[in-house]
Amino acid sequence: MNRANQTERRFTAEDADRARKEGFARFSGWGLKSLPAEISELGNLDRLYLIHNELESLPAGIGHLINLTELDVRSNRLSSLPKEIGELRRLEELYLDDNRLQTLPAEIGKLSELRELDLDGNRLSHLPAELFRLRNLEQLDLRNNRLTEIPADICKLANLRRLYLSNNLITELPPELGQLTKLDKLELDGNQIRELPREMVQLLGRSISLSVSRNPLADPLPDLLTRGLDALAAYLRSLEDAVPHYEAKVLIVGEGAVGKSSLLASLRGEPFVLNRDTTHGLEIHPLVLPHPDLDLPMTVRAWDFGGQEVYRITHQFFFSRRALYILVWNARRGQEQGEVEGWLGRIRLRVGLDARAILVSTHCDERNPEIDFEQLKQVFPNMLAGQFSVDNQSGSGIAELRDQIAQEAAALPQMGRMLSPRWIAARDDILSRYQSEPQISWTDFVKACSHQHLNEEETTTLAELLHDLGHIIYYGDDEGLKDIVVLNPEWLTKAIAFVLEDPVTRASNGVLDHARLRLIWQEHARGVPYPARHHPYFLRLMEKFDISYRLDDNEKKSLIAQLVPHSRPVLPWIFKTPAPPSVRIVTLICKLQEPAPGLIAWMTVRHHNASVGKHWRNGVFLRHPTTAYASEALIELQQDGRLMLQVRAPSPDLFFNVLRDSMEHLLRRRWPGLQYEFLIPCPTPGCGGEFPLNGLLRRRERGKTVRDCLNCDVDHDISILLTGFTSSQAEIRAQLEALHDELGALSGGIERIEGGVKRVEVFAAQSADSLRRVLKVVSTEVIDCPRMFTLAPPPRNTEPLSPSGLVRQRRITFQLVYLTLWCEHPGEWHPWQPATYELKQEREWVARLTPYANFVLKTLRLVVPIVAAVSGVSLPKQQAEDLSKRIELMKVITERLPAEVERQERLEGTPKNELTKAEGQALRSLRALLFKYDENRIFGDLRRVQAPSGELLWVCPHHYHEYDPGLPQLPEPSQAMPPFAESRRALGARPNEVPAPTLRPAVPEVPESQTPTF
Ligand SMILES: Nc1nc2c(ncn2[C@@H]2O[C@H](COP(=O)(O)OP(=O)(O)OP(=O)(O)O)[C@@H](O)[C@H]2O)c(=O)[nH]1
Ligand SMILES: [Mg+2]
Ligand SMILES: [Zn+2]
Ligand SMILES: [Zn+2]
Repeated sequence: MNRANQTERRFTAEDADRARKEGFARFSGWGLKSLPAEISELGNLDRLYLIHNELESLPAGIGHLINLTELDVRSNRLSSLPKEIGELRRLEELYLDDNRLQTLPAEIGKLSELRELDLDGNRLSHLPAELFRLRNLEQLDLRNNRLTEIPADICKLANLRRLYLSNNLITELPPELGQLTKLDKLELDGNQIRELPREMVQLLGRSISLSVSRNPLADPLPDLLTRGLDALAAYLRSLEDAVPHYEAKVLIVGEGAVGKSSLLASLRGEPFVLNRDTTHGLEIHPLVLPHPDLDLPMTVRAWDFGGQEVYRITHQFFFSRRALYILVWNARRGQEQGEVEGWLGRIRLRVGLDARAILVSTHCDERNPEIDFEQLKQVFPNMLAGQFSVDNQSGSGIAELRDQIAQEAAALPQMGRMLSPRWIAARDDILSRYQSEPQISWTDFVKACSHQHLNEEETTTLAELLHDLGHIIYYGDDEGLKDIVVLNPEWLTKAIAFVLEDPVTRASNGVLDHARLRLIWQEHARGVPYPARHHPYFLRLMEKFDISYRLDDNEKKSLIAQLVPHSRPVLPWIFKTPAPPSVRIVTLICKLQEPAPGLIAWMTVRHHNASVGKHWRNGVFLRHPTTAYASEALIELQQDGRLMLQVRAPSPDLFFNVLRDSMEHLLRRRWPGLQYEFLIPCPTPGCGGEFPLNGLLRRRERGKTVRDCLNCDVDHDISILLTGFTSSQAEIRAQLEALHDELGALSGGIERIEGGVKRVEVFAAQSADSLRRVLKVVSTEVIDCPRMFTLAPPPRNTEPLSPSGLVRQRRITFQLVYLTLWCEHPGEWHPWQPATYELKQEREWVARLTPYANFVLKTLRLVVPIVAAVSGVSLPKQQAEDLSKRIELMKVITERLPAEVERQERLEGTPKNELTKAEGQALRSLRALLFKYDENRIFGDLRRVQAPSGELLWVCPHHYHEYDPGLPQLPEPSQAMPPFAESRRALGARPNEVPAPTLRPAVPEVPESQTPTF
């Protein structure tokens, strides 16, 4: 709507009459520049809507409308409010979003009945003290303003339920926030917040929904937040006895024998050693430096890496984010520009653009370093933190370098972090064992923690934190791995390297016979035997790292994806093969700025459930496991290093979206510094031109419909180019409705689909795509409990649930309602009876769920007939009927619920790819209700898993196995093996006994995310 063209509409006597009669007046989009004087005479008005006008102020006369309960002046040009606004004593809702308000009058404090105050999108930089008198306020929306602080008085708003503060300039939160005991939604995204006050723990104990993205949060808050609010609560609680910790992590990297270990010795004030031994793997030593500004010492844990080629690839997996890197090179060797650049590149790829590195050249008493520092600075902007020349023998240059390290370390985000001394002691105790014990049991880990008085919650959080920081490997929620804590990641990566090296496995194109594992890990691992009891763990860990998966063959074999053959097998089709008219094609090119070694192998492992046995070094051909979708995909790395993805199906969107999300998820997590761009190939036959995806999306947003190809000069319809991206752009509720209509149009309903109607593939895949989108949308609000459910009344006597019987009952009393959670396993969604809750006397609770229940209903009524139709024989008729009956019952119930008016949506249209405010609120009520009825959060054994494309889902025990197959059963040895002394020997092995594994790219990523030292 173009507002400039609007002419102001006149307010007539008839308008006034009608308003008087109806009790409300709506002048939305009238182009009003000022409020007609007559309005102030409408003293009986209950509601006044002035949305989308050009009002620059409200007249003092507004104060006469003393009966107003709702005033909506959104999207105007108000720069202030008259003090008479304070006269509106009955006002309950006041909407002032999208204006130009810089201040609020003190009189706002008189609106004692106000429940909702929305000020989203104004220019407020402070709030009047009087605002905090509004005791009845339940919602305060201050998004998109210029607030720099939240006054402590916020705690006086004792009835506040929802507080929106996103996109302001807030740096600190008052501890008093913790006193808002009714708060169930707190939005803080896009501010300048570094710390969260400990008192917030009082909010987290309940089922609050908290979002704090896009803030410069100090460590370890970002990691804790990705783990969940329980982890955050455990940490905040532990801060009770916390003291600041001045610690940081420094990584010393560079080629072999350039003087890394000697440099660390010099920095530590140790004597120079001529002909020092080479470093095997890595060593960690503390370095104590004075804080440059504060009068106290900092402890820098220096990781000294062995520089030999063979270690290089494994070591990249230990590169931490936001740590300091010291890149060492030897001046005596002459021009080393390329080498230094190579190292900087590797650091950036793995760590991201915020990496910091100091360049240090050794042997400088013998020769001056030659390096073009200025040129490096251009290639790696913001990354270089200085260049130093030292000599480890004479000690020259060391003092200056030490000062610079102190400067940089002091600036690291983890410096001065508040930590409980108990956590530190437990951590130090556990980590100090890594030299003698490469792994410990979870029981031992717990013991060490309880020794330091950490409770259960704290212990779990500490373990997760140490895993996220790359100090240990621990998968507490994996059935097979939850009992083992790996303290020495290098011990594990070497074991994996032996498998990758195994000539027999290589010769058999990556098929690993489990019977070989004993040979590989014991007899062939010269000097480093790994006890047999660890073997199943290793194999399971390899699966966690996306290195291998078990082949169906009785699970006696695994496929090592990075060892598959180089040559492409014969495929049903390739990129250029023409397709029959009933099949749609979607193609995407991912242009990688640098190679991402391992990407194809990872994709092959992640999507092994779609495998048809056609994989090669540079690609994989997949078929969606749900046959009804008839979806096939080809992923291939081209000669020029670009990755092509093509999906062919009657409705390709679902599989395409899954694979694209999966690819992006992998790239972002494993190579955060990697730049890439998505391109769409020109559809003109033989053209070869390409369109950047982002450009097309932007163009379409500007209302353009065509784009010409620079190569073939043909105009293309943008919406056709974007096929495959369109569904993810459409408004989700509209998509659900359209599909529902389509379903209705299939005459004879879904039963006919079984008769082989062509539409079934299209419809099935589209519904599945919608449900996936729904879950993505829902996941932005809630991930810590199942989100799909149905409601049912109690069965009457012995009579089974029947919708018609229910309709006959004139009124549903809501004395007793059953809520059943659903398993979210894609394609096979189903109710999970053990997760059924008997809600007694909860009419009000159930009513609160209405907006979300309607949304869920819209979704489930699509997928239920599909589940019944596509699972065919696998789903007995009776169960299929039970599914539809549940939907019918849910429909009857939600229709009887008091429909809360969704005014916001009614007026402005629904938001596209997010929940409406009402739906979000209702979803949070569901969560709160579940947590109330299920204090231990068992959910009938529904468990959370991560789908291959990254999203979190809740699945039943039957489907859980597909995500977490547990430990593999390895073949028993033909004769008993002699017991091995614990792998102590493995680590204490003499350097020359350690076989140097030559690792290929894409060895395991050890920590899933790389963050600084803890
Ligand atoms: N003259 C001189 N010799 C040095 C200097 N730095 C190191 N060395 C010698 O160079 C050799 C290699 O030094 P190291 O510190 O072991 O090198 P490194 O980089 O740790 O080697 P790896 O652990 O194998 O990667 C040793 O024999 C040192 O004594 C220096 O600045 N000047
Ligand atoms: Mg060394
Ligand atoms: Zn073209
Ligand atoms: Zn299930």
